[in-house]
Amino acid sequence: MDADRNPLPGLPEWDRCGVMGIVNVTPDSFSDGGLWLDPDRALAHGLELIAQGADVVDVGGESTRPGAARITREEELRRVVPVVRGIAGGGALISVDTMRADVAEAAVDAGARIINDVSGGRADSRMVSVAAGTGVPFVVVHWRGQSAHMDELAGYGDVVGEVIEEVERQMDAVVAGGVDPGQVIVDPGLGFAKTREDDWALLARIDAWARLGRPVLVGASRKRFLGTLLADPVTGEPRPPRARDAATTAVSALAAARGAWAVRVHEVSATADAVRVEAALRRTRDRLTSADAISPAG
Ligand code: PMM
Repeated sequence: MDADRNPLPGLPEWDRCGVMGIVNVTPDSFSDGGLWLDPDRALAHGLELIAQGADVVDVGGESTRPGAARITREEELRRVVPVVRGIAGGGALISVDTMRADVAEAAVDAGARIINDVSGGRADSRMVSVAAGTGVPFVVVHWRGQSAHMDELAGYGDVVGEVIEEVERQMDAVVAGGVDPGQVIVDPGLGFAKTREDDWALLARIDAWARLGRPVLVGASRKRFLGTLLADPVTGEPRPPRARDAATTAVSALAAARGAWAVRVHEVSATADAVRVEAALRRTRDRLTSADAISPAG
């Protein structure tokens, strides 16, 4: 799994799974829409996530929840750029969550050091050349189409194999467009054109992504498959998004143990602890295993 921990341009190396805290500067994201729309509140929230142990703050201005409509480029720029500039000004590591090349470019100018594009460069034809030009790490998320109709685009035989293959093809396309392979981070895109069962299968086989040799980012936080798992036993109502954080923390620890490079979460403090627990266990196991190898019992 060492290839997954290779340095990415401009980023520090962590000795454990990283934590990406989410700031959605949107009125309509599925779990925190409207909470951080005001730039001052968004900035304060980003700084709070850093204080809680986030390694990166992911700033997005456009909701990608199932069924969401697009906003204008101008509106997205207005929401994202001041927040990126404000948080990055304090020295924190920022990623920008956008499908628009103009927004990615303006955010990198304002201090963002990762471009996180849930379409992996497919929604905007200029995105790949912007990613190549900036040289910053670029997240290629598995994506089959815009949120307004993505639920209709689910449909797989072998979901794990097909999603990895589609991301591999997209990686080849972005590299052909000038992105250095060493810039690429991959992401299975949980919830994007996936059923609940697809999400579980992808999580169960995070280790299978090692064959791409790139760091894997996992975004499970508060997503629908957790709400369904934890549905009210009497009414059958899905657990509301903001009551899915303990389950999200469990996913963070398990994804870290399966080799995830980082997890993207709304609630940072518990996940920051969980990834440290996982790393301590892994280090101890490695030490015990090498001690056994040096002095075999018997
Ligand atoms: N999911 C959402 C938004 N951005 N980015 C990456 N890399 N991976 C994801 O799974 C992902 C993402 C949707 O969740 P949100 O509305 O809570 O931000």
